[in-house]
Amino acid sequence: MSAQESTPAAASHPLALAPVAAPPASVDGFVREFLRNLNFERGVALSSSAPNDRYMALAYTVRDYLMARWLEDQARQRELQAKGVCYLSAEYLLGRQLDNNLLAARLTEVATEAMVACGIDIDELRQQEVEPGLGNGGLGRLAACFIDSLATMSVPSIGYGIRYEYGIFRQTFVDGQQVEQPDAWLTLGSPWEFPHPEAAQKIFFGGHTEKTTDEQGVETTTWVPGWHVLAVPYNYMVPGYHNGRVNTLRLWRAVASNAFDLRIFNSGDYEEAVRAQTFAENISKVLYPEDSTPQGKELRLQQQYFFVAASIADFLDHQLSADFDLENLPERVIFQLNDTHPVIAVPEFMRVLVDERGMEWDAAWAITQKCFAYTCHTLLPEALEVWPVDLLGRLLPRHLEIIYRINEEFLLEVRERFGDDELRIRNMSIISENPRSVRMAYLATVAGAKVNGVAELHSQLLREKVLPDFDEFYPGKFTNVTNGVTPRRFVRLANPGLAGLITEALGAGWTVDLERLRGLEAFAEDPEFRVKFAEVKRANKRILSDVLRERDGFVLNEDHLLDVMVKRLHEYKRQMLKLLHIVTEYEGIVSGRVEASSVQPRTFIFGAKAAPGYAMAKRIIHLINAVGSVVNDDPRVEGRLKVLFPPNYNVTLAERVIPAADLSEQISLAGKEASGTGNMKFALNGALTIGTDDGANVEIRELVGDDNFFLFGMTEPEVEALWAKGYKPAEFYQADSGLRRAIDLIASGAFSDGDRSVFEPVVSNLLYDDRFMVLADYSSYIAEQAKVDAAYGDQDAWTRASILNVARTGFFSSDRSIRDYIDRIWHTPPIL
Ligand code: 26V
Repeated sequence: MSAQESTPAAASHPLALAPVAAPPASVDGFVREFLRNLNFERGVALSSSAPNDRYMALAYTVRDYLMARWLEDQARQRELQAKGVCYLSAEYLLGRQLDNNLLAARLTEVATEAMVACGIDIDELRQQEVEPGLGNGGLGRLAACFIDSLATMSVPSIGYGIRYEYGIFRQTFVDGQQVEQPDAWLTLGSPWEFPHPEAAQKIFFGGHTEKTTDEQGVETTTWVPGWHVLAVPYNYMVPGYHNGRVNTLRLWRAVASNAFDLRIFNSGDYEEAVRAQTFAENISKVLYPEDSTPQGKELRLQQQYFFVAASIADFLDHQLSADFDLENLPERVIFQLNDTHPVIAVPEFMRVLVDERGMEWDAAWAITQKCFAYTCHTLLPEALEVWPVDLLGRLLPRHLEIIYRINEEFLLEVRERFGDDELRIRNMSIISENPRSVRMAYLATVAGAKVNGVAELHSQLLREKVLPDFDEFYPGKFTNVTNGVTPRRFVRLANPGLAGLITEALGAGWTVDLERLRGLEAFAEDPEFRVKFAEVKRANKRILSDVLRERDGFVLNEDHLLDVMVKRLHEYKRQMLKLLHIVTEYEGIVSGRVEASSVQPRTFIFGAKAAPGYAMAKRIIHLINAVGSVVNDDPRVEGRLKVLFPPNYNVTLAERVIPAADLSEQISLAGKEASGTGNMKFALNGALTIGTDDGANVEIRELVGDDNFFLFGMTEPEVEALWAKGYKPAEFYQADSGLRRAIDLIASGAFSDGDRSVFEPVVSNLLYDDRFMVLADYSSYIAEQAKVDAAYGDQDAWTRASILNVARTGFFSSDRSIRDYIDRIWHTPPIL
């Protein structure tokens, strides 16, 4: 970073040397700061303040306590010039900030007491915060966990992303069907962000390229862009847990530049000028709510280029010392690509080095191949992003040329190694034909120093099935880093009861050293501890019950086994399989074959958003709600089965649902879920898992042991074998009477007022298409669910297994994931 500019006079002033000191962490001090913020920043008196004023003033106060450390850390990262991570992610699913920041800064108690002293209910203020939902699901939440761990572990790093004005849509149900509402999370203002319009970067698009050759015959290319926007950075504090560190998350907002407007304005067309402004600012307007099938939309590519171009320029302009020799970049930075969304950073980096900084192509390419690494988060072929060449060429003509050259030289190397094997060449080409498009995962693989999957099984399948030619061509490039979750948010904050119990048993260090949870194994054998542990679970159910009553008017029976499936709605995740289990139970009762009083009382909780354009997923949501309203109201069920589907599942709700769960549903078709991270959160909170041998479930089961995990379903090789043989779902339907009755009940219109047409597409999809083999795994799922019922009958044994789940899943801390990234990919030691 260039030295911070300040006038000599200012620099010598004593206050500039110690720019801010944290206010005193006493209750009185906190009250004073809070009232000062309320009066001077919000401009209101306590007596006339609204809850939002008080929330904002509280947030400002917390910020003030973190500020000195933040400024110090920014200065230190520039001074040290140590190697650091630039995490490039189009999504950060942060969740609420207030509690997290209070916890990190050790201010929870002081703030609570200070609010009491002011006659304020701090809980009411907590509820004011609208969570920044700047992500779709697992990938975005993973990025949020990672920046928490990076700060907590003092790794020099910065997160870069997009400040969407509208995050993931707010889901409502109308007649049981999903309706999307815009998530205007910024309406009341966000106290956590610091805009820096003066540090805006210009981001160019469109136009054409021109070649010039100088006297020495050296050809240079100039990009003559057609238009540009400004990228304005918004900084967010990322405090480490109890270590006094505060890292930065920098999210970019698109703003029309004056120059851009004026040109049109001068031509006399005011309306056109305003339209152009809107056009430019659309870039950071909304998060795309698709999370598996790329739509190939131009605006999405604009978003991607917009944020990576701004981030690279920001890093090169502001994080490097003025005399930095770019040849040394690999010792200074690693850009981690969170899936393919930021991969356009690769040709952008080449363009900057070659066209702007005058570096030779080969030297630039050698540096690039050391400065990037790529994480893949999927196995679904349809989720791998490709960009049509014509679209890319129109928006980023120079980048397309660069990609072509990268590909050309790469394919030459492939020919050298494997000869003129045209099939292989075609399969490995970064450019695919018909329609001509750029395979972003291939580009990332060729450019990246490392490529990693997100769980052992996923990484293995990535090498063997998705990118086998590349694995052969680049020995050692592929590696695994199993995902993790932050124990600060998902245990300590979400489950204070359990956290207290753990600290009582093991002392306080576990929050930053989660393997210490192992120490709980011994406590699993202690009857008194089991009683306390069970009480915590019960208390968590009561808390959830209050939340659901307040939020949705639901009644939750705390005596029920709480069976939870929360995740994006996707056919591969198989919410339909869960539903078939519920319908099977219900059908057993209403047909009279099963005595209602003999059924283990269960409440099924679903939480799931469907991509707005994903019709089948939306039909499944409708069906879950329809089954819920029939089952919940049928007196024959005697209240022993309940289906609750609170709308708008988000991080805030997850923090209440997960600690209360008894059973975690992780039932994807083997080989389809890259990792899962919800599965880890549930296990760490003492839920037992019913799951397939998929993603990180495999590692969870290995760790907790077969006795403490409900395994069912085909393995990935069995799935492959059944496909190879020719899978006919109707045969499974014919062969299993329970399955037949469940499907027939849905088909009969029992959940749609007798209208058989409503769910016909769901039924025929299962019977004749069933790409995710729901019917093939049905019988084994039902059998395993019977074991769950039986196991839950012995509460004490269940609690023991539950404690063992907590004790043995410390591996899934995102701190461990980050350590693996450091050891295997980044080589960025923590700083002192
Ligand atoms: C893909 C796309 C495709 C284009 C449209 C927008 C969009 C947005 C997100 C994605 C990524 C989908 C991949 C994803 O979220 N994968 C999940 O990543 C988790 C963290 O590694 C992992 O636990 C889940 O198993 C995996 O599904």
